[in-house]
Amino acid sequence: MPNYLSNSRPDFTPGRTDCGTIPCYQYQGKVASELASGHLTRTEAIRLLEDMLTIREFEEMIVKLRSGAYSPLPDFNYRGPTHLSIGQEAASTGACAGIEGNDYITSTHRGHGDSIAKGCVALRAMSEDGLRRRVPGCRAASLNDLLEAAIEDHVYRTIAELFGKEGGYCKGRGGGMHIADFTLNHLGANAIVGGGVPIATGAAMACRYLRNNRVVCCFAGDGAYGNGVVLESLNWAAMGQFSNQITNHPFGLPIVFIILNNHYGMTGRAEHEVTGIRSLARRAAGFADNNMHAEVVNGMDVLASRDAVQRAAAAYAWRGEGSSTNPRPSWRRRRRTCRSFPCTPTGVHPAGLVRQSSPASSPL
Ligand SMILES: Cc1ncc(C[n+]2csc(CCOP(=O)(O)OP(=O)(O)O)c2C)c(N)n1
Ligand SMILES: [Mg+2]
Repeated sequence: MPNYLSNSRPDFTPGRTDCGTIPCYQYQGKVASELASGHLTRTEAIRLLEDMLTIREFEEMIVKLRSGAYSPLPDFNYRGPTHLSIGQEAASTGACAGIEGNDYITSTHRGHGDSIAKGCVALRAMSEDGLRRRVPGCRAASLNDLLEAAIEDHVYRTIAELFGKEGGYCKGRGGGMHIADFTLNHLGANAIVGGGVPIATGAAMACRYLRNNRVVCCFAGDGAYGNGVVLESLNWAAMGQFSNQITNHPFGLPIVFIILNNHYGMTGRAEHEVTGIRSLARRAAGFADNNMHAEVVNGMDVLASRDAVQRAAAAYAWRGEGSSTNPRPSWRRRRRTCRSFPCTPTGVHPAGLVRQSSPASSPL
């Protein structure tokens, strides 16, 4: 098989281009049905709730702080803007629960929730030694207590970052919009709208090259999907040459693009106001004949979010064939996938509306 296609000719046969269909809101699961089917354990269900509540409490704390509910300490120093993700907890938590602890994420300027969720999932997957290294002073006797201490430390480092403290994830130099922890495979929040998307695509390129059996989960907002670099990244990720006959090792980029669609990009409504489409999932139709396996999922439903990302991460899994002369590790084959998660409008609508339809107040 040649590794180029220079002998192909244009095909002028009359016909139509089929853009296919994109499934929307197909998930019908509930806690009871997920438990009964074994797709969810009781422990996992409790962890989903805990993570969403941790994010919510964290951000409610910021609201109180900013509105003067606490008496400030003498060295109080909280600089710069803070972007809350109240209402989006289910999307962050569900998506992070759908990947494995050592998979990667990139996040947005509204990234506290993604960061907290990713950290909790990664810490739960960490070895005892790894946990002890993260909290060296901890005297916890049981693994469970050690894990609790590591999660507490994770939340503490996030808060410390907001306050510009050395103990913060980026030594207080970045603030809320730049939280990253490479040791937990969180590749970073990003103040540049859409800025995480090319980073995630590059990380997925590296995973493909290294065949390290990992997947990248790329969070970005609806507004970001009008940004040129995001569209370039989609085009890059969907290139046919990664998985067709041109390559010796057909292996699509292991990336899941998640559009956290809270319906607004600062001032404009994405759907049919500042874009010409009613569903942002249609973005994917422009980049791959298979619509990048796009689907629309209710981002207010933590189980639906988890299910979608789990399927996206695992659907293309296969075991590489090993042989004595050419041993290869087993590796999963995954492809770029695009998910649109409509979430509650955040920071746009009155808090009352956010609370009424909040995933964390009626989470499961
Ligand atoms: C490249 C770039 N352009 C503009 C901005 C200013 N900006 C900050 S937040 C925002 C809206 C982003 O909308 P979306 O991606 O939907 O995220 P949301 O805020 O809704 O979570 C904009 C335009 C920016 N930070 N970066
Ligand atoms: Mg938005």
